[in-house]
Amino acid sequence: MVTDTIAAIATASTMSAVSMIRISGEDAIEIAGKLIEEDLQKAKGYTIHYGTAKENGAPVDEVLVSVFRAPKSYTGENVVEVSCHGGVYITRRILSLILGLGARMARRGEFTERAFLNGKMDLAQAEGVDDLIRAKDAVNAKSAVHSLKGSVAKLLDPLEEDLTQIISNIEVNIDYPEYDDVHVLSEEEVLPKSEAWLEQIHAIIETAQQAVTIREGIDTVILGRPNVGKSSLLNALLEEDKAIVTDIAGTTRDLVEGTVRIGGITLNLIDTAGVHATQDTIEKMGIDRSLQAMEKAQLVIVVLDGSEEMTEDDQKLLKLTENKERIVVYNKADQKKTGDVSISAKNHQLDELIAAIQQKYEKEIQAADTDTLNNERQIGLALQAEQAMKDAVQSLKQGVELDLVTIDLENAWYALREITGKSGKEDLLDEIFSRFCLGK
Ligand SMILES: Nc1nc2c(ncn2[C@@H]2O[C@H](COP(=O)(O)OP(=O)(O)OP(=O)(O)O)[C@@H](O)[C@H]2O)c(=O)[nH]1
Ligand SMILES: [Mg+2]
Repeated sequence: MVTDTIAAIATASTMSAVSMIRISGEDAIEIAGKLIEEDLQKAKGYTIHYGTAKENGAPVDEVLVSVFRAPKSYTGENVVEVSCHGGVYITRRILSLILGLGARMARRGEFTERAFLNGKMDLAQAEGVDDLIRAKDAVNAKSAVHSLKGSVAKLLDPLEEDLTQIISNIEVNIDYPEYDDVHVLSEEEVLPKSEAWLEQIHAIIETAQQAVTIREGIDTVILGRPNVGKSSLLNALLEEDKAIVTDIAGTTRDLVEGTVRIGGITLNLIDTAGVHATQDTIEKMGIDRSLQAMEKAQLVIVVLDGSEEMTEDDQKLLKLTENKERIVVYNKADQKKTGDVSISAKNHQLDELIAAIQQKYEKEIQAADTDTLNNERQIGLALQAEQAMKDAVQSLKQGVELDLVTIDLENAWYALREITGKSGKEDLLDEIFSRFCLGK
């Protein structure tokens, strides 16, 4: 495939020690050669050349030119990486020289797009590149690296293989009923195979969704009557004096938010106004917000004051949160240790709460550590594949003709392959016919 040659600054546009400009395409090496006035046409791949970038014979900067020859490069094309001194001005100047020598300014993501188009990586891997660049923490970075290494393809290959097998057998049976070599798949055989397949994709989706929960964080609301230590708990979890703490009941009026990563989980925390019966208008408004936040939360931490007897307000809150995912904690354990999950927010003693959270999300934490699908697009397509297979299974159970069932099976196949960016009807036919030497 002949493409034009593209170039872009690959490093951040700030002051730094070194910057890098990437060039990719047919003429990348020739252009770099002209830049440093050296003949690079014979330069081997994986070699570095020192030179001076010149403009009309006048030196602009000393540079290092790394040569990658197609197909052994990031994009699969000829690639040159020009490293220069890191000033914003110098880097842009060199880029403009390169553009002047015949390269075109690359669009966003065009290098990775070319890598995908040239078969250097599948779609899930390409997404991994983006996810890795955007990763804000170790867990996100880890999952991005997993997908970069092709873990999604590895995960789905066996499923695709099984499905192709099922479809090919049915197709061959329909088209060539007289063909003996092909094992005849009766409906009784297709059904269990399809059901087993369904179970597998279901497990993958479940793990992927659990992993997403962990990566994106659990929306957690800290709820309790006034003065039990909710804001103290938020501050202790965040290790920061974010919310105001006083011994006056009704200190917090608004929602106070913060994100923390503990024990392998991200919590998107909201501290709320103490909930109790009150005539104070402003306080009432705060309490309304507390209750709304509670409704939306994925997890509620109900804080009780363990040093005191339970009050009517406490009872009401326990009743109110009965059907939510929740953890009830007894605070002020430094004064008196009462319940199951005892903490002292004031003294930053939160071990029992952290253990309780980890226990609650044990499966999810584990899922975040396994190779799985990595984003909503991938999960969405997997759900489509699952639905198509569910339809197929239902049709099989109702004794619908096999050639009609194939339509659902094919839909499952397409959805599955789209996850890694493979698609096309011809592909399926190729797959089927490459398996069977029918001689027709
Ligand atoms: N002894 C002890 N006191 C605590 C502990 N946690 C909080 N307190 C005290 O309890 C009082 C209330 O704490 P806050 O964190 O403001 O309580 P809150 O639940 O946010 O109160 P409102 O915002 O009014 O609803 C403060 O005087 C804290 O110092 C604890 O673990 N032990
Ligand atoms: Mg408070």
